[in-house]
Amino acid sequence: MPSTSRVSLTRFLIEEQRDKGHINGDLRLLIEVVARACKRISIAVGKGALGGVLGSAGTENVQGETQKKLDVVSNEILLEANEWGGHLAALASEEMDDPHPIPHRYPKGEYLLVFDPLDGSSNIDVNISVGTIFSVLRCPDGVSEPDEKAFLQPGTQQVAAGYAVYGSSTVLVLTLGDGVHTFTLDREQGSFILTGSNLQIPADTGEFAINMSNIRHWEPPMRRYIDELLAGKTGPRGRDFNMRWVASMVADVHRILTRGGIFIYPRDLKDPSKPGKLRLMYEANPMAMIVEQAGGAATTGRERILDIRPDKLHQRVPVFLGSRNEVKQVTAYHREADTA
Ligand code: P6P
Repeated sequence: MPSTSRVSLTRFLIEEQRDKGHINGDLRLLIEVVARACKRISIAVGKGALGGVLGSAGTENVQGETQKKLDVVSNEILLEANEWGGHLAALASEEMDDPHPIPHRYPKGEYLLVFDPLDGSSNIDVNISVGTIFSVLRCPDGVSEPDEKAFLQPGTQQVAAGYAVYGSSTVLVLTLGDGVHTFTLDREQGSFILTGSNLQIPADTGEFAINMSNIRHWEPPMRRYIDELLAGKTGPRGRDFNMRWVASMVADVHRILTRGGIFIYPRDLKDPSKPGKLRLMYEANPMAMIVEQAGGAATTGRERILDIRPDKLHQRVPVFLGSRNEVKQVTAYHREADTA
């Protein structure tokens, strides 16, 4: 592509602000700062064993999960990058129990940033794609010291959402509420370049993504749905399905955004106290906004993810997202089972 037609992330954001009025200066700065932090994370991830940051950090996060060194490094990169710019009122992360306040020496802004600094980090040591997921909310009016309560807003309140996938290339996927756009990192220039606009997820698909090892813990409607997919041509669906599971949500969602599919992490009865594995505020909500903006659907199997009124910063939800006709089908089975 001739260099004159290359649109950088900076130019895209300036045109969104100037020509469409979709964003203001603070949100433009926020997205640029997050993108720059993702560039630094991409470099750290890309060093692999040479960077001395593989393996466990020897600590646990609020989820009780062993933190990888790169989890901690990525979290620090995002905190340091966002503290001083004056665009945020506070930050929250999968890796921190409570929201992180903006130090008093810096000005505060109107936005809240919540993120999973390195999703899928269990894959780092085996060189499988990982990513950063982020969600942007407005700080409620009149809240000068945002605590957990300020973050507890339904996903429909997000003003922006995105992820960076650190794979064979580093791709930033972004929605500002007006379509989904992708930017590929030009490592030589250090810029994110627009490589995809207004992505659309096909309404139908032949590919599903789920961790089948949990099958014995699933609810009946979940079993019914997967059994039909596995029956393929011989069953009620009349066609065969393929399965993929990277066990890195960013990688699985990126494939679905690119070619369709349904991603499922259902409620399982393994631990009834946990309604699912994935976290609402910084995994399900941002991915649900992206998927819906690309014409897909995202539910818990029973309700639209973006409508959920959160009651905890780190709460978990079941996740069904992707090609809307499949999400509709499996959600219908759950609702049918609930009313039977
Ligand atoms: P399982 C990674 O730990 C993660 O949070 C998501 O990125 C991924 O989709 C899921 O968990 C994988 O879970 O149980 O298959 O290892």
